[in-house]
Amino acid sequence: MSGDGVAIPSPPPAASSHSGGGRERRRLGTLGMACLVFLLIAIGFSPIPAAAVGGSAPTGCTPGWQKVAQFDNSFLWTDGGVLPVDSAHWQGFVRLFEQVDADCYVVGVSLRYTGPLSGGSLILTGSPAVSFTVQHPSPFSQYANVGVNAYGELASWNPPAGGHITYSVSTNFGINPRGADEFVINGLGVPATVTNIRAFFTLPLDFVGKTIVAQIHVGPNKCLCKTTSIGVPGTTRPPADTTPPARVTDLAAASAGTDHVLLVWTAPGDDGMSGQASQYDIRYSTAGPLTDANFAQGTAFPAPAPASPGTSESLDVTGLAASTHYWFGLRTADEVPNWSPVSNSPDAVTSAPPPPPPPPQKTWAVYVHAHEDDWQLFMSPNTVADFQAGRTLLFIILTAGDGGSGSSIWGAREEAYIASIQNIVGTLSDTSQSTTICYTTGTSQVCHGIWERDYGTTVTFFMRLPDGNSDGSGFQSTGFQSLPKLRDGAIPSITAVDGSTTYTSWQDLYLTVEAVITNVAGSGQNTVVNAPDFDRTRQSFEGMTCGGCGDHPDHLAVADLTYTITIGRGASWSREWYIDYSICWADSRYPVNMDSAQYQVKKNLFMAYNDRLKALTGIDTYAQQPAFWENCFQREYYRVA
Ligand SMILES: [Ca+2]
Repeated sequence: MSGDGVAIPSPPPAASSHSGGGRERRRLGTLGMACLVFLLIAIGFSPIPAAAVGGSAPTGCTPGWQKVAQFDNSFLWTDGGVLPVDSAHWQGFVRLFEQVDADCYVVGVSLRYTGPLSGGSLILTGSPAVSFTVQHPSPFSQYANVGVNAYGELASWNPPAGGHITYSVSTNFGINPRGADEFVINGLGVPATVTNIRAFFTLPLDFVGKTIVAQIHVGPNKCLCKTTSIGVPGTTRPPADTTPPARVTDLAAASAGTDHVLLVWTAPGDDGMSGQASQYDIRYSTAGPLTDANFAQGTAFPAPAPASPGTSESLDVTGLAASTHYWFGLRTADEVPNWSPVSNSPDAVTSAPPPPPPPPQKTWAVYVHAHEDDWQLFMSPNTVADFQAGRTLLFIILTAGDGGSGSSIWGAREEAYIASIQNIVGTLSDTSQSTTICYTTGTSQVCHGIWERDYGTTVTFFMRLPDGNSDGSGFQSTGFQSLPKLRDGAIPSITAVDGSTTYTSWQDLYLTVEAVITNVAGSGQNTVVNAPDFDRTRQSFEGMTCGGCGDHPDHLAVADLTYTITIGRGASWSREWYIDYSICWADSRYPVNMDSAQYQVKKNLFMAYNDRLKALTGIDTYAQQPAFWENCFQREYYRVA
């Protein structure tokens, strides 16, 4: 067959592969001949993973080569009797192999001429040249065009290139500028049977998704013989993303609070302003603007995922310090991640902290009564409960409780009173002074000095007015002055037993008491004024041994006075009104209502007073009528009005 001008190329460096060197371009001579074309019969496919067909990244493949298509492409060609008779009888297969990676992406394509088991066979008569090539997009029809559509590099083959006894093999490399190759078996004019023929072509990954044509021909132009169109399935790995999101240039601090700053900006995209980016890195600093150079030193703040490009984004950066200058910056990444440059770096100063809340206002409980031992008997255990609830106790004791007996008694009773206070608050600081209390009437200011005693947090005003006696007539030693007499206009004035001040009218007295409460405890409704009940019916004694007598006249005068400055004058103070001696007379309207703990609290308060008074004066008040006092200890009755 050497007469047909076939050039034998230089052999490749090894039978299994070749490098770019040593390729030769070769053309067979032109011969016009008919050929027999056999129908293509697909005889088998290996399934391609369905996920590999789509555009998204498939997963879950075993990396390696797999056969994805196989066709029997046997044919018999004879030149039709022109002597010398040439013929070629190919019995073989063409197979498509693909190499996939673990993600099922196609990373290699190989077209293989081979046999069903170990290579194809070719029976040659005469001197035909049988050529194996890969064509795209169409098979060639003129041998002169064999290289026009040829692709693929001959990667391995058998028999080896060169002369054999009855035939020769040519490996023609670089038959076009793309470097496509051709595998040719040449008849040498004697009958030849060539077996175990293999010609493996490596194809560009570009062909994934396209159709290639395996073409065997006898040339030149004797027979186009066999063309097999083969679709190349699968997906190649998308090109790597190296484009970062666009740099944000409109980051702004929209508002600042004490501990937060609201940032706004426009979302960039995955690639510049296109596609959706994957994450933000938002940071702040107190050292100055954030740049690419110092961004890593900023404090990161968690940010949501980017929205679609062009969307207005906002983020409230919280947990900041007050009155502090902050700079902010952000950068954006795609999924790779490719990071954008750091944005512009706006700044903001957080607001000053709010002023500390004012200390909780003292809530006062005011207890107004006539004598040093009244609140223990009638207004407890409410006094103790108020103290335990955090209220501050203000006591106003209007009379000296002197009983006409002078300072030896009333002085001792004030000390005994303090024993009850100690019973509530423990042993604490004890200070006393005359406090001037003033009120304004018309255009004039009226003032009185009143003895104030502060024990612990408790405040007591001892007004030391003359004891009015059990019938309100007063005592000779104090000029028969009494509160009820002053109230009723029976006396023009009343003077404290210590001579400290004189009240020139009932109004002068009640306005002074009003001023004490207002000065010390304020005028708000959180202050509760506790006083004996002004209701005569509630305070009367029903069917008692005293025969329908009423409460102590001093008590009722204090009740009237307190009524005047509260309900009577429309004060804001809350009010609670207490039943006095009726509870000690065991009036049927006021049954026992203290439990054992309350009883004990109440008794302890009074007995502290009693025992101190006994120590100072020898008077044992409790011992004089225990049952009477026990009745008191078992009851406390008051109402809100
Ligand atoms: Ca990108």
